Amino acid sequence: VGGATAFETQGDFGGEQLNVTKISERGKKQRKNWTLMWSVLKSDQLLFYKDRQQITALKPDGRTDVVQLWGAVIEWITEKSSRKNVFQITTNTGSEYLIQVDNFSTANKWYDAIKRAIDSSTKA
Ligand code: I3P
Repeated sequence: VGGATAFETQGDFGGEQLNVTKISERGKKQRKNWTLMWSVLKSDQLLFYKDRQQITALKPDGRTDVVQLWGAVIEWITEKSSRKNVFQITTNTGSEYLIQVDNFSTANKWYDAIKRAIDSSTKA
């Protein structure tokens, strides 16, 4: 992860902002609403924070979205958005998130890191 705010410690990865929209919750379609979220990848969770300060807080607040990666599926998609560099995470409970960054190498780095986390947490 590039940039002054990025970090990669103890297996956590992130500290960058990604555009995120949840398009389905437990199989129920949601209104698309792209939001710039501070994003942190843990070994088996992807966390989205509205406020940067919350990243270092001991407990996530109610505005933090936690994506469980065990059994999730990640794929690049082109048909669900007019934006470039969009990938989708589908959780094992049927929630669907679209994630997007204009810079391809940043998007690709997140895709690869999330894919690795999914693969290792699903195997474990
Ligand atoms: C949506 C908004 C989204 C757009 C979406 C629109 O309109 O413009 O940015 O998604 O397209 O419906 P609104 O703000 O009125 O809800 P993309 O940026 O991903 O294209 P969609 O309906 O084709 O998904």
